[in-house]
Amino acid sequence: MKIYFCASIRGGREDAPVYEHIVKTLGKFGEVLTEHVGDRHLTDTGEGLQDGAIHDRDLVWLRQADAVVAEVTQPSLGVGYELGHAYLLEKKILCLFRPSSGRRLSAMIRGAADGERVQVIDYHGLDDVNEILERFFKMEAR
Ligand code: 6IA
Repeated sequence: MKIYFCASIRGGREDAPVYEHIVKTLGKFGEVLTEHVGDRHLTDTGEGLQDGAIHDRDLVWLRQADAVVAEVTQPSLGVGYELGHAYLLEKKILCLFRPSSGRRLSAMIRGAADGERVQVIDYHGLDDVNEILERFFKMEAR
């Protein structure tokens, strides 16, 4: 199972510890192609590659993925772009959102959910993540 994990980078890294936890948990279910997104030491200024190379490499990985998991609490143009691609590529998608942030998720993300191929799950904290992922990947295996 190849998993493409999306989360904010230039949109803001305040939730990086959350991303790190999700990436670690995702490792139980498959190979995470985008582990660096969960690296709490990744800053929004650099990984070393040019933007064009990042874009092209990420889309290659996205095409290879069996499932896409996104943490969408922190709004990010890049994550929205990736989710749009994943949707059109008919990938299985799970979006995780924390309502306790006080934000409201974009209607274009919440409105894409169909409860099957595209799921948007509100969660409260890191303790919920494992169970949500277990349920998602059990469905994915069917
Ligand atoms: O607009 P954002 O930067 O918040 O978009 C974040 C999303 O775009 C993530 O889910 C990533 O998959 C992808 N992405 C954005 N920047 C990078 C990156 N290095 N490396 C890999 N994926 C990326 C950027 C480092 C730095 C130059 C900012």
